[in-house]
Amino acid sequence: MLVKTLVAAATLATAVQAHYSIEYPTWRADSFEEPYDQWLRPCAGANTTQNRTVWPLDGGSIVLGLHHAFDYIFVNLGLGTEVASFNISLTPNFLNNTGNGTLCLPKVPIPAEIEIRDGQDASIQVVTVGKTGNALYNCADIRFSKDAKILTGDACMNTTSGPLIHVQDQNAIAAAQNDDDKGDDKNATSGDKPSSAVHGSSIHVLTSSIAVLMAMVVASGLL
Ligand SMILES: *[C@@H]1O[C@H](CO)[C@@H](O)[C@H](O)[C@H]1NC(C)=O
Ligand SMILES: *[C@@H]1O[C@H](CO)[C@@H](O)[C@H](O)[C@H]1NC(C)=O
Ligand SMILES: *[C@@H]1O[C@H](CO)[C@@H](O)[C@H](O)[C@H]1NC(C)=O
Ligand SMILES: *[C@@H]1O[C@H](CO)[C@@H](O)[C@H](O)[C@H]1NC(C)=O
Ligand SMILES: *[C@@H]1O[C@H](CO)[C@@H](O)[C@H](O)[C@H]1NC(C)=O
Ligand SMILES: *[C@@H]1O[C@H](CO)[C@@H](O)[C@H](O)[C@H]1NC(C)=O
Ligand SMILES: CC(=O)N[C@H]1CO[C@H](CO)[C@@H](O)[C@@H]1O
Ligand SMILES: [Cu+2]
Repeated sequence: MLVKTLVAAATLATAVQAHYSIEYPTWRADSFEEPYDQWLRPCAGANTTQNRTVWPLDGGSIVLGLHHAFDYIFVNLGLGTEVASFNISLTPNFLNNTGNGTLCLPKVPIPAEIEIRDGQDASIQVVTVGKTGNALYNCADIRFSKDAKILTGDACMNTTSGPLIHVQDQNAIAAAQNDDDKGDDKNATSGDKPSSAVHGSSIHVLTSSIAVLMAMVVASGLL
């Protein structure tokens, strides 16, 4: 009995330390709980909900609860009530997070070329890629509204001790991808294509593993 309790406690501790939550907009489901699984793309096994958070037409706030010491963060958008493809990247410069705690991005803008209607349904996908190249997924359902506001004040605070977010140049990823097209992403499926946004001529080569780089390319708005 004691052993069982200890195992349960250890499992819980691991689960709490690992992974991340979307605190805002309201996520589809608490994916720390069964039957959800953040390893599952595109949305941790959570179906579309009716619980839509209203979001401003030109972009809104995202609050994440981060528990890893380090991960890359991507935010993607899919338009429609039942999103099949999260093919709009909201993080052209992905985020390199090197801290845990609460991260509030006050306003994640919608790309200018994307036309948003008042009342339009959409879903947001957040992808984090860890140091081994494995990706974690969570989604939130939203409705664009001209009356919606971004979060301010206490509703949008970063943990003071971190996370320390570094915005990276995505050209570096493309360069690394060109360096090794043989890179084998175990987590990619045949439907995934490199984003047209991931084109660049940077000659910088990153020290990260190809698995991580490939996962990052896949995560950047094309899932
Ligand atoms: C819908 O969202 C609200 C606000 O975050 C939350 O309190 C509520 O539990 C959610 N309802 C369902 C069915 O998930
Ligand atoms: C999601 O929807 C499918 C199809 O309706 C259903 O089989 C599945 O159980 C649902 N998953 C969850 C976690 O509710
Ligand atoms: C965040 O990281 C610090 C230092 O590594 C650690 O002490 C703390 O427990 C972590 N917090 C969470 C919520 O993981
Ligand atoms: C995203 O995918 C949807 C559905 O497949 C498609 O209608 C739309 O044109 C795509 N949008 C972009 C920006 O690629
Ligand atoms: C992101 O930050 C980590 C920790 O500082 C670093 O090791 C890694 O190289 C950075 N990634 C990129 C692409 O710069
Ligand atoms: C939280 O940190 C990120 C990354 O540095 C920054 O973009 C954002 O504006 C910060 N949020 C607040 C509320 O200051
Ligand atoms: C969803 C999925 O296939 N996740 C796998 C990603 O790759 C790592 C290792 O390469 C596996 O451990 C995960 O199960
Ligand atoms: Cu984790």
